[in-house]
Amino acid sequence: MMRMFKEHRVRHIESLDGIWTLKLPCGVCYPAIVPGVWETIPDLAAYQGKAVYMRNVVLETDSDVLLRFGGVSHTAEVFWDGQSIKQHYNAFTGFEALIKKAGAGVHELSIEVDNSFNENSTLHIPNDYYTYGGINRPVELQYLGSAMIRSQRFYSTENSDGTFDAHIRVCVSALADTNGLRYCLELAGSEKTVDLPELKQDEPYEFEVTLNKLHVRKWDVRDGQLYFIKGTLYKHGTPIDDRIDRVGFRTVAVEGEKLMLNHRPIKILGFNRHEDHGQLGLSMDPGAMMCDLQLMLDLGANAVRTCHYPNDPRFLDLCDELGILVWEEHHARALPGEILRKELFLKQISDCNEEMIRQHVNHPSIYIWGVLNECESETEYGHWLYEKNLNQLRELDPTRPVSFASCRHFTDVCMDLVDVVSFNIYPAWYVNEPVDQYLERLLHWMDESGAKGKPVLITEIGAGAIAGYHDTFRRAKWSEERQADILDEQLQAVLSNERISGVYIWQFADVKVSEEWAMRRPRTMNNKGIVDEYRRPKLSYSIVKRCFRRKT
Ligand code: ADA
Repeated sequence: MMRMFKEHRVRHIESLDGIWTLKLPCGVCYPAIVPGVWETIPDLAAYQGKAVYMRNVVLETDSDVLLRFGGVSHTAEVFWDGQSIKQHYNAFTGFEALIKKAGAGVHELSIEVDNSFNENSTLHIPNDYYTYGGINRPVELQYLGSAMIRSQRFYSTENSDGTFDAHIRVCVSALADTNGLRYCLELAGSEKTVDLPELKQDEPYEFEVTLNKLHVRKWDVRDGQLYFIKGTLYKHGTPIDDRIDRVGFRTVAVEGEKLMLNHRPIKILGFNRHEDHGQLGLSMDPGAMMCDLQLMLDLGANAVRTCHYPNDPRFLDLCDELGILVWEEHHARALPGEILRKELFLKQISDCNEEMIRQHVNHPSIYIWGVLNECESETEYGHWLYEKNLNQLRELDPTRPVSFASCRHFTDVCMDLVDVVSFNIYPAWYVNEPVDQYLERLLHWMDESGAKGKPVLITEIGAGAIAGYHDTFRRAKWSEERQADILDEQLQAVLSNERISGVYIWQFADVKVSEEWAMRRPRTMNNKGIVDEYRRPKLSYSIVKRCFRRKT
């Protein structure tokens, strides 16, 4: 399943997950699980290049069908009976391919996948995380009727009497000229019906539905109150399509230097988490995702940052249900200046912004959007680039604050652009200075340079430790003891500082990095996890638990 709930009752859906055939350019074939990454196949543990996933699809009837992909890493070309029908770039957002008038019977579906670093890839580059290869998220086939509900975008406004108004932007499109359509919407015990005009083939039709004065329970931290939007499309009284979305009612706001959730200031106690697991790689199933969230809840955390790309919608669904706040960001980590100035980059990052928001806007857990982690925010060009991306996010979703995680300490010129000022800092690890002293200096400079009057988040703080390396007396760097000491000092300084609205520890678990980073990263891993890649706690686990739980 693409989500943690059923999205359709009328539209007929078939999962295409399971074992596919994976063929290398040399002709060698392997059975490969979908969703999954080829690095779990021993021969392909470090394979970078192209490969083709193949399987047959049997259609029960002649019909228009939609192929839906949750994510393919990192470039996909989709072939149907040998015909190229769709291309997509970027492992972390989904895409669809429409096949009109597909005949009943057996069809060949193949996906050429490429995870190599090349001039056509500006977001996936050698980096401090690993670019896996494969179909990393679920795939499904949808049988379509003469018209379909493409999306139901939701936001809510709270009334002074505590009730909420729901605003749903609906998009319907016809696969052939169609009339006699009626759209019915149900939400939180309230219903509305809209008769649609005649729709022209492939011309999406958008309209807004508002439901007023809804008596609903608020979505909140550790209290994931959720409601289903059930949209049904009727043609002359017969249901021909439907769509189910899941939403929550809450208010997120920035008030002066405070981040507010449901009119209360929130303190973020969070983790940066990559989609990476020692055995499963990038393609974690909901069971493994839930294990991570249960560890975070045990640690006293209330938030997660999807460093440095949009996450699997099933993970976001779990955060919705558990009441865990999400900082979601698009796909960019410390990209070099020459890439940031490429036309191709501007297109690929803009596509990522559009897809991220269109696909994830209904998740109540997402309280803020982030862009361009640790990119060039100290230059004029950087200021233009950040403004462009932040404004695109604001246009796509004016209901949430936006920010970016900076590492341009004492040189950043982009703090005027954001709703929340966010910095990644590593005092006592990369910077040999007492944490509270460094923090004081940085906060002073920030307030002098544009942050005054805005909330501040520490979006990264942490230290490395090679799992299992102990040094009881010297407590040398890379030992678990030293990591625990540093995190203790860092968290005490940050969590006791009233100017700061919260912190995200770098990071939850150790992750693989690109080979090109090996000389900076023992084990060719980023070892700053408080658990290792198999989720075995390090000494710092109990320190973090004590610090976070003291705050909850
Ligand atoms: C940066 C970056 C992270 C990671 C971290 C580190 O702040 O955003 O992706 O590389 O540093 O481990 O140094």
